[in-house]
Amino acid sequence: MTIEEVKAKSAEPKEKVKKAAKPSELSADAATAMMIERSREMGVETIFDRAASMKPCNIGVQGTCCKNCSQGPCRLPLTKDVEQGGEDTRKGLCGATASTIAARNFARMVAAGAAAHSDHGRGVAETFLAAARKETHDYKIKDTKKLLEIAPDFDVEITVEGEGGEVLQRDIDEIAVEVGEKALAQWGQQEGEVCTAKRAPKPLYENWKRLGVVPRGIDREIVEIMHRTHIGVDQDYENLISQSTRAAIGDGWGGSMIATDLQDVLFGCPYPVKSSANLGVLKEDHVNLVIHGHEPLLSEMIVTAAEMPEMVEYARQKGANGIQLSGICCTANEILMRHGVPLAGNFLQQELAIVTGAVDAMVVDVQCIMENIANVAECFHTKIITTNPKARIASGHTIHIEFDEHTAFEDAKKIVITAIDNFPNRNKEVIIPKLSSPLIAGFSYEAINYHLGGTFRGSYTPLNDNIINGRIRGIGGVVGCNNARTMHDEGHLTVVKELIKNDVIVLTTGCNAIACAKAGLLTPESAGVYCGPGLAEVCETVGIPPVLHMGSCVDNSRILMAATEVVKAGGLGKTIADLPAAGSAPEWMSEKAISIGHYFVVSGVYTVFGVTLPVSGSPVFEDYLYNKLEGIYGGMWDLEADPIKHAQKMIAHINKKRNALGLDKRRERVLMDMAARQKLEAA
Ligand code: BF8
Repeated sequence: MTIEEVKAKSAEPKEKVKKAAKPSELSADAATAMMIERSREMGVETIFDRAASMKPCNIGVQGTCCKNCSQGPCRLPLTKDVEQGGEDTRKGLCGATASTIAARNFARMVAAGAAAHSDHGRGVAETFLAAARKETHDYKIKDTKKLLEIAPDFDVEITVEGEGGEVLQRDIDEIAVEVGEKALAQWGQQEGEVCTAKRAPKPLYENWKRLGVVPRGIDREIVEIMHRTHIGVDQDYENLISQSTRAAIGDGWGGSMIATDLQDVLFGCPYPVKSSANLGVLKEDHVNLVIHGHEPLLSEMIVTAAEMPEMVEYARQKGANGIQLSGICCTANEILMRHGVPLAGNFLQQELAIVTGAVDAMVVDVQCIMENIANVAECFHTKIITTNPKARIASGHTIHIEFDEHTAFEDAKKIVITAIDNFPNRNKEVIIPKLSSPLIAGFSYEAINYHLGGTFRGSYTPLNDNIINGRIRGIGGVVGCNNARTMHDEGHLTVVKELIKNDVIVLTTGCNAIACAKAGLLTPESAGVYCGPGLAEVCETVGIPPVLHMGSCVDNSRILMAATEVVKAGGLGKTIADLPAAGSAPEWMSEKAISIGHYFVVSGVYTVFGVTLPVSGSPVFEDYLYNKLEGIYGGMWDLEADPIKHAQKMIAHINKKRNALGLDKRRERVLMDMAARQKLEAA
């Protein structure tokens, strides 16, 4: 089926989905539109159909429905009078105001999001420690350079004194065990401070200290949110947001940051890698094993298992020409960043990958896995394999192969064999959209350092120079999910294109990164097509894309570290709030996105969300988030559903910061091209 045929067919929706929009109106991605059409032809229901038939609750969407006790739910919709500035007398049974209810709900979203990221980090820390103690042979300490870099942040000595008083490097295994123990202790710590919070620029950290929001322990702050939001506890929206801040810092500068660090030490710090993206990466004549979820502990093992010659041979015996691995959601980003495994798609494409009829197994771990994949898989031969005891699926027929770090490689082999064994069972016509785009990913903040400066003079100074001289207007962090209440990928792509057109370099993670990849924005060549002249010149000279893929959602911590490096490089102020930078999540939907948004805001970043934010039912609380927080943390929330206006608001903020820094006058510096840098390295 060609795209033209899809569009023509879409003009006559079938009776069953008459109310639903045409596929071409549901996604900016042609491969997705094709597969929505295919699912409708086959009568396979997907999230796109359910979004058309079920409207969101119009009180929940305002954030003013309280169901924290059994006397409710108490629903406090915004009244015309309050909207127009009249007195707000709305109260729940206990007397909770709309502001209290909206703030409690917001705080609980932060708690859930921080818990998801941080529990991921805890799992990584446990496996890291098992590897360091040699309790598992499947994982090894790979990146000793990064281990030595992070150890001092955990107060771990990396040198010892020799007999003659000389300074010697301490045994790597000893360092790794101590880092693992100290890292794991950050979760259960009851007093003191999460040690990685100190990585923030000094004025930012000092402000947090002054405000009393440096997290004491990662878990403690999450538990305290749940306590404070129980009926009859914290009934002051400002106080609730202070605790949300503690928990969110414990996520971004704690749980997520430690997860990223330890994953890099275990699996290697990412450096630029080529690959491709979209459903077209599936191969009709191969065993297709799609890895979906978030934790690289499992996917790293599957990558190794699938590359074993005996596995490839076994696949041949079953009639396939090989094994094609691909990823969905943040697992996709993790294995792309380190191994170049292609991206099959982002959040809203998970059901559609199965609709191709080519997926022999989809293996899932935790987070962003839609229960309905099990129902869709029932219509095909696809096996859904759950692997984590925390995340099982009751719908449909799924297989559970429990993943344990002590038997990780054996578990991974079982999963690969299950996929291979299922290849001969394909029972429907295979239709794979012939659409995929090339990409370059792998821009850890260390890789950006290298690309901009070279090994011997790695530095963010060239980036700062180009911001100061005006070639680059500023930095946009654009991240986050897909959301079935808005056109798939459209918000992501419009915001990003508008930013780079205006010379704003974009750092991306999560499902935004996948949207950009599919649209070809992760290639150096795209700079000449989409960028303003200044950014295009920098990308061409340095050989980087205008949109830098920094990893999964947990890797938003890399963006915090990149911002910190920019501050350190000098010339752009003393803290993150001074930078000409802004954040965005155009199609957010998960609670993790709220935790991420909040840690960016309290780190000093103006952060705009798209679609909707469940705070509109309380104008007082909304005003606190959108306006008052700036005076406390330097950053603030905003909402803008129109993607062009959304990007323009970010650009206006970047301009405001440029003016405050006195950067209106263009200053020239000479750009170093690749040849010049190599010459310098060789010298
Ligand atoms: O953690 S961007 S839909 S996949 S929550 Fe989920 Fe959102 Fe995608 Fe990754 Ni992040």
